[in-house]
Amino acid sequence: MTTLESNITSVPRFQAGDFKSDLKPIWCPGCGDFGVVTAITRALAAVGRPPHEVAFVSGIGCSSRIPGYTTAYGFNTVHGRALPIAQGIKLASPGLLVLVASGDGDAFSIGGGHVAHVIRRNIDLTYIVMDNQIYGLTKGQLSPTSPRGRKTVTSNFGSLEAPVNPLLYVMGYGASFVAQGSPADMAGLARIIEEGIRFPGFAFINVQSPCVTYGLEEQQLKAQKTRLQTLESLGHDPADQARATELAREYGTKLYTGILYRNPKPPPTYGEGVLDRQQTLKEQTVPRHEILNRFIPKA
Ligand SMILES: Cc1ncc(C[n+]2csc(CCOP(=O)(O)OP(=O)(O)O)c2C)c(N)n1
Ligand code: SF4
Ligand SMILES: [Mg+2]
Repeated sequence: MTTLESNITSVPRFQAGDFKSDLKPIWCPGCGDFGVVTAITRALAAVGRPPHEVAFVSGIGCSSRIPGYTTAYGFNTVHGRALPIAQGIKLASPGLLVLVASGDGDAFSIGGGHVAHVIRRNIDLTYIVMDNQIYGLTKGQLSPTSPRGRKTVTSNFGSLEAPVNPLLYVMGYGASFVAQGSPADMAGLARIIEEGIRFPGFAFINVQSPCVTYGLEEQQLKAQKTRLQTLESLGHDPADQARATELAREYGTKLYTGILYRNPKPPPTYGEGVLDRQQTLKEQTVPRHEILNRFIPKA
């Protein structure tokens, strides 16, 4: 029987369009980041928190323009510093849903040192990295995820460096939610982002978002569509950490999408730890004069 109440609850409160701002993106036509912002707004609509309860933080890069194209609170910060600022926001306002956007350079070059610390603190953020394997904004230099041998304006004869593997990087530090998506599979990407947002703790999502201007041919959406393999179709169990690590090693050769690892028993978040500590301190309240006495040297 359909009741009025069930009718009301079945109507989605928000549409993806409610999370899209009036600002017109200035990305190159065809840039993969267009698809990423669409997937993010769909995921936010599915989660159903209103835009004023969402904060979206980014660093600097083409990809870091994303917060401005949403109706969430936005902070386009400093190159490589999106994570520390997002952590501060989450700790100051735990009720906010905090998303973070970076490029591969923002996340794993200048900002690489912050990744370990947000993971070990397990701060409840959703970190979306648009991995185009190039510095897009600054016109096509090598990035930390550029493949060995890649020729760019700064590597005329080809890169001599092995790329960072973002999936292994975060798994190495113990991330509890690790996924990869692509705008070549929009519905899949929106679902992954939604799951990342719903995950209680730090969630990392690597997005194979191609740069149409400086990116390689094999990264473009058309080529990705022929290579893409969903982890679901492989029968992968996201709780299987050992298998997830094996699959993560294939970054750069295979293009897996879906949830690679989801810790079935995630550790407490930093926010939960703070609440616990506050409770303990409340229970152990020591009278003020006793604390002062501890610091007064005995005659
Ligand atoms: C401290 C600092 N160093 C360097 C820069 C120059 N810079 C701006 S964006 C960027 C890299 C952009 O690449 P990525 O993070 O991969 O983002 P994309 O543009 O590819 O999305 C660099 C080196 C800067 N803005 N600030
Ligand atoms: S330079 Fe590349 S990453 Fe930047 S907007 Fe253009 S296509 Fe996108
Ligand atoms: Mg990049």
